[in-house]
Formats: sequence, C-alpha cells, structure tokens
Amino acid sequence: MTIFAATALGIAYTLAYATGSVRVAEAWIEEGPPDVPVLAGYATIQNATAQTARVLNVSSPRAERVEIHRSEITENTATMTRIGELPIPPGGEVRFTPAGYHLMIYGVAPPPAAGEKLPLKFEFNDDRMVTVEALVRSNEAPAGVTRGGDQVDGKP
Ligand SMILES: [Cu+2]
Repeated sequence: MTIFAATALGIAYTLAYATGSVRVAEAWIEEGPPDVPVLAGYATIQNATAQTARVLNVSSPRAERVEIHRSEITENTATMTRIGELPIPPGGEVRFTPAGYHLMIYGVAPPPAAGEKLPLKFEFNDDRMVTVEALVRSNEAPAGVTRGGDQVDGKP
C-alpha cells in the first residue's frame, strides 16, 4: 500500500513537471484618462502543456479587482461579457485584443502613467500562478496631444 501510494505520487509529480509550461507574454495596460476609474489590459497567454489551461482569476495588488471580458460586436452594437474562466487550448495561445478578450482593471488609484508597470497575477486551474509586470502604454493619442495633464493643440 505504501509503495503504491508513493509510486502514484511520483508519477503525478513527474507529469506536472514534464508537460511544459504556461506563459503570459506581452502584458500591457492602456493608459486611461485621469477621470476614468477602469483600465483595459492585454496579454498573450501561451499553453505549452498537453492539457487545457484555464485562467480562473486575475488580480493585482494595485487594483481593487480585475475581470476578464470578451467584446462582441453584433451589427452596430458592441457588448462586453465577463468571462468566469478562460480556457487556453493545449499547445495553443489566446491573444487579448480590444475586439476580443481583454482585462478590465478597476480601482487603480492614483491612475498609473505611461511607463509605469503594474503587477498582474494570473491564477490557473492546476494551481499554477504567473505574475507579470504589465507596462502602461499611452493609447493612440492624436498627434500633438500629450498625456499627463497637458492637452496640447497640435496645430502649427
Ligand atoms: Cu471590458
């Protein structure tokens, strides 16, 4: 009995460490206007294991809460749905985009400026945790407009 249990544990241990890894790459957060309390975040989650990896929760010590959303555009209406768990297929990846999966990051005070980094912790179904530093980047502001409190008219 004891030998059997030890062997089974040994196999489980080996599998967990032999089947590859889960990576969170290219994590970034879009800098928001100073008066908007929610930020959008993006990342690419890569699953090099042989099983589906499920993202169960995302959090940040700097945020009140982080949700996974999916945007859907039907005819002319854009809607967002909160996703309870996000499956990443074995050997595959899910790339977040403004028109697809994205993170909504609530309650970061004070709001981060471009160039800052916010830690994001991704928790997976198999007890894996991946923490990344997501870079805050300014959104595509029109030429001549700078962020950081100064609105500059770009006209010559
Ligand atoms: Cu959203």
